[in-house]
Amino acid sequence: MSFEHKLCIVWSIAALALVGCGSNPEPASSSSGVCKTLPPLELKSTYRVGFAQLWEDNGPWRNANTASMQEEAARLGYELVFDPGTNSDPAEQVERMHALIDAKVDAIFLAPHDEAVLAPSVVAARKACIPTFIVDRAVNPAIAVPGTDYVSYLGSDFRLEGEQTADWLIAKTKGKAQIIELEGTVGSSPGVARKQGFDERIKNEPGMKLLVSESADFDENKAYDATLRLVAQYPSATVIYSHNDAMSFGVITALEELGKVPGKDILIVSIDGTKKATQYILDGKIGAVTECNPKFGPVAFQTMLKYAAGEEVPLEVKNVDRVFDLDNAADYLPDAF
Ligand code: GYE
Repeated sequence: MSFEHKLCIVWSIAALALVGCGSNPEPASSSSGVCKTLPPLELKSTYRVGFAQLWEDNGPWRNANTASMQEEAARLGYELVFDPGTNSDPAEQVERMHALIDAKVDAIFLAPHDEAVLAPSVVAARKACIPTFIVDRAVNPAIAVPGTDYVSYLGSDFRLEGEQTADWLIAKTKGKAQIIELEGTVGSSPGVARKQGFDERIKNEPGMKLLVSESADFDENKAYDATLRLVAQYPSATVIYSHNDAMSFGVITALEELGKVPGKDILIVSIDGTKKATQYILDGKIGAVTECNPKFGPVAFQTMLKYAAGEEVPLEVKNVDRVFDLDNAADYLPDAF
């Protein structure tokens, strides 16, 4: 399959050079020290790895994701160079990427806040001969080319998550719903694709009506404010589709303040799979949560080591996500994050 592009790495032991098989036979590194294609990663007993995590205000998903990366680095005895950042401006994350390039780390894991804004920094890392692995959110492939500018993307299929959520909702409501949608961060791949997947599925269902769709930035407080406003503006709403659990918590607080019973007056569907949201399913406040697994640490470092060993690494390593509702939430609860 075309996305299963083979990296086809051949190590020349003497010269430690990387030869890309396929359309680009140029050497990875020119005499000026600028890499023209994927830089190799030396096999070593330990590594200094940069982690450019995107900044979010204490989101439970983000915290679980950071912890998983830190735990796996510690388990392997590697140094994780990690500056958590200070604000949600993607330009600030670009600066942190450049700081990692200047620090000459062995490899970089990047979770890009914005698909387009972070992409040139991936190209800059490749030119500086640092292999980059994209985790969680995607970068714009027209700017940062998979297999050329970065090694691999590891994360969920966000479009599928939107589809799974819509399918559950269509079945539950027998195809009749008046929906308010709270989108994730504008320009983020989960924000874009969770909407696309959901829209795609409901478009042929005449009884599924999207009343309004706006971003609340994956943020609990912003979702709280938006819910107070939108429920007043759209009194016919029967469903709120929230692109992540943190926003669903804001939705629940707002609905309860408005004297509405979440799960009865308005059905909530969410994405992530936090412990709190899973408990809310059991309490009847949330109808269903589509999983988005944040525990990337093991697969991220395994992929990096495969690459260092010269093994084939797929261009995409996708997590398999489940849907939780009253049928299986209790079983999942002990594993939830
Ligand atoms: O769903 C959300 C977080 O990028 C998949 O970011 C991630 C999303 C996750 O804020 O809770």
